[in-house]
Amino acid sequence: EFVRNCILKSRGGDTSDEVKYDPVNLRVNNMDVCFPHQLFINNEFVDSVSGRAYATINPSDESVICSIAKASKEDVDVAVHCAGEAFSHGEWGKMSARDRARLMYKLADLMEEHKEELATIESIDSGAVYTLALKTHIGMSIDAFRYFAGWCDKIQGQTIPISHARPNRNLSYTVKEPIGVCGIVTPWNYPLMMLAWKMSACLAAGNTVVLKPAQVTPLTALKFAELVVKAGFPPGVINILTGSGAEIGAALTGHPDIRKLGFTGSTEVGQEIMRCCAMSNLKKCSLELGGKSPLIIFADCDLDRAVKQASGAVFFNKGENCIAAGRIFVADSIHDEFVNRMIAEVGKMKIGDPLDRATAHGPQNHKAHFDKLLEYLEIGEKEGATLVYGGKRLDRKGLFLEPAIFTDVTDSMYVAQEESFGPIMVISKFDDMDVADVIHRANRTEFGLASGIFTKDINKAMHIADRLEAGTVFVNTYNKTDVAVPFGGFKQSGFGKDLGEEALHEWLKIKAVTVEY
Ligand code: TAP
Repeated sequence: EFVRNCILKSRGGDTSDEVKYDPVNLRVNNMDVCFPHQLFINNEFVDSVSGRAYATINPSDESVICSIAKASKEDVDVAVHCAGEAFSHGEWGKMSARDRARLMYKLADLMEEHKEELATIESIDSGAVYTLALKTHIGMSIDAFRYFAGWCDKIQGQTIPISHARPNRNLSYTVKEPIGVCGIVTPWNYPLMMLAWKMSACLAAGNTVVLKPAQVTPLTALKFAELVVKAGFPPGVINILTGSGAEIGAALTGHPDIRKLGFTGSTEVGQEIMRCCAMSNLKKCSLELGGKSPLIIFADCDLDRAVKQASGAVFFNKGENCIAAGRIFVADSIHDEFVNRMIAEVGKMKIGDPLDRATAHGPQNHKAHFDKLLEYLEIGEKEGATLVYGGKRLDRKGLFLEPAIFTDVTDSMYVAQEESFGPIMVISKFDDMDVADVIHRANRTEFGLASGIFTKDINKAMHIADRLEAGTVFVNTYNKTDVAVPFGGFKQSGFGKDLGEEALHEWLKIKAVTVEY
């Protein structure tokens, strides 16, 4: 009966039955929204074994949105056990790849049906501007599920000719298998999108999963969990535990029954995770970590376009963007004009209520992050960078920071080396005639997530693209990510790709079978 229902639902059958949970109901953004506030284990919403809870805060006014269950280590054990049962004995492991795809497509359709509600929830929890949340945070999450659903029935191995053991013959072939129970730990900047990028590839590969969202932005992950049940996923395939990284993140990382850990977050925590993966059971890990991406603007660029794109490269999603251009190198000869135009461009950004459709720049994600940004600005000024625009806290409720622009930044300064993860543009000059030097300066960082070049000389752009040490190079554009294109860093920005066909391999293991006949 259960199997029939799963298949029925995944094929667009009866999805009207409401998922049972204790809802948080809000009237916000001119709509009624509701979402769970408990842990999601084995398709049920439950309190933590410990009974603990914490408050999640709206950064627009620092009010409490609701109370969220705070998982404990015992909850991790239960969720991992359920994910293990679902993988080894449940319907999920027996289902054909095509039926698995149907469930994922169904889930994507439900996310689309609920996209306004999801975007509203994302906006109040993370401060994301609603219009951006609709298009990017939620829109790209839906795209990711559809893209990877399409891969489910295209995961195939090879037949490999080998030396025969004469007079017999031999054949080797490979099979790509799911890894088993996987853990995922995500950050707060794109709460649903980070979940979706990783989980869609993980599920397409046939794994089951326990995910921990960032403590400060748990809401869209829980709303997503409601849709998981509606879509007809069998119990235990997807489990979501809200709670602290040091506790729950670490318990997942160290768990002996988890065989793969996908992480997006800071380099510091990434190092700890890799250590813990090694010491527990040598589990596989992929790490999408910090960045300080260089953007090089040559004098022969289309300056109007470069100014607009560079503004987006830094201020998109309030600067809380892992591929944000952390350093902008501007050619000497156009530097002053670039800075003046940039000040005018940034001056046009409307700062305010993220739910207001005219707003371009909302509040920073949470208080601890906001305080770090103020400190970052202070360090920049102290070490001699010139703050030519913004950088002040707005005189209103909420965590609002004016976008800031630093000039006269030299390579050894803290602001030239460290990621701010906020709306702070860091501009340095370079000699347009010395391309080798600017490449050297752009690469002189331990990070290697993204990079960008603006020039009309495509020959120059191609040569520089070859030499930039970054997982992504944008030429005459920026922030142009797509679910079909692999995404992930070099050096201390981590390893293991999200998105694109490459991402699938992060969640698969390859078995070689050799036959003699
Ligand atoms: P982190 O502090 O690293 O937190 C990321 C996640 O890890 C959170 O869920 C956190 O839990 C958890 N965590 C903390 N300590 C842990 C531990 N010991 N073991 C396991 N999990 C642990 O990063 P953040 O502040 O959320 O995000 C900002 C950083 O992420 C930036 O450096 C940014 O560049 C990077 N980032 C990178 C990318 C990509 S794609 N490369 C994308 C987004 C962000 P809590 O919720 O309790 O903190």
